[in-house]
Amino acid sequence: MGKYEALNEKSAVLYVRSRPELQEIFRSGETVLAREIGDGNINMIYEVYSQAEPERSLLIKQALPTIRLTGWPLTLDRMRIEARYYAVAGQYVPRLLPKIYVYDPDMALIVMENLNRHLIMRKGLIQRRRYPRFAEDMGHFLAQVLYHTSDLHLDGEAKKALVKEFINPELCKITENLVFTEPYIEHENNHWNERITPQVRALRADQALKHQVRALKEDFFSKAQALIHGDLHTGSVMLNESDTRIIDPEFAFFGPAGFDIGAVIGNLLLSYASHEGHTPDVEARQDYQAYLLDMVVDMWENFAWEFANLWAAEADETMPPSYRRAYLRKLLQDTAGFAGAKMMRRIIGLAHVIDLESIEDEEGKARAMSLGLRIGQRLVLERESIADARDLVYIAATSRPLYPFRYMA
Ligand code: SR1
Ligand code: MG
Repeated sequence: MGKYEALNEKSAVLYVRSRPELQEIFRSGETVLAREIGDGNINMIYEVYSQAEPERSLLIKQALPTIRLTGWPLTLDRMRIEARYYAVAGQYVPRLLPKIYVYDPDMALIVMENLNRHLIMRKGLIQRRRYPRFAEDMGHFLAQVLYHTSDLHLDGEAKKALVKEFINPELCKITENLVFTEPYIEHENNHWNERITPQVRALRADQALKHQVRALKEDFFSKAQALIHGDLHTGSVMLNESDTRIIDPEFAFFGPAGFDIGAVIGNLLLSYASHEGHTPDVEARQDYQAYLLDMVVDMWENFAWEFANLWAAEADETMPPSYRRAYLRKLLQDTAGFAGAKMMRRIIGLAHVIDLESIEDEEGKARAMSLGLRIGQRLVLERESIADARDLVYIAATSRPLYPFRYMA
């Protein structure tokens, strides 16, 4: 067993130089530099690059024993989970994941491809960029990983052996608390824009909403349906017009499949809401918002089509088409519920998103946050009425910001 040591910009270079697997990337004798570039909530990211040709580079992602954002202690085992998820998902969707050069369990780090021609999706959506590959790529990714790691494909023993490998209690606990508990109680971790306080109070008093959020939490605790990424927001997608990659699977475990699909959709809808503030020009705003809703529908339809085909090819007589259709309909309703819960936590709980926080106009920001909260609340409350993806986006399209409040105390 080697010794764990937190890297710095100097030791990151020495580390890369010491690994035989990385000798082909940098020439002996050339100057190699490193800089810490992480802007996520949890880990350290070092970009290591050739001084002469900075494009020739790689990334080191290292887990510290504490969370970057909060300083809370957190298991280093998260890097094992991340490496294992890349290995399992990589059997089905290698082109949608970054290349992994090294997993070092002693140092709790991964050395991987530097996706420097890609942008974090959240940032691209703020700029109203369009991603023609995304709906198809993400639908394919979700169908392949969720189907092949579920009991629909795996036999019971193989599935349970995998479930065991992905027991991830500390990271699940973060989600249990931050997504399903704290936003609905008084808690020191919560904060929100004070302009929307009346809406937050009304949300907290909504017993039907709390009932549904608790039901979603129960599923998160107990429904080991498939291997899920566990944190599949638009900060976990790096892409450009022709290529899509999924990153950061350290929250992975066997959970409800709708949690991953809902995370993607909830974050696309947070972007939808953010343009209430980012894009004052009505035509430009409506045009981009319609684009985002189409993206949600396309992604779900691509996912559902591929998932259904994978299943149809393997289904036995105990799984008639009516059962398979009912399964997908329930999955869409779970997806809507998780999407809504994920939206609300990013507005009133811990760890907000730049889509909303970066809005410069304070009134526009409050309207966007109010809209996001309203869409989230309705997705959770109305999910059982959803029969297809058009019903889901209809909820967003017919929601309006409640701010400025005319009818609330
Ligand atoms: C304290 S960690 C906050 C959040 O960052 C991650 O991206 C997860 O979403 C987690 O809830
Ligand atoms: Mg993450």
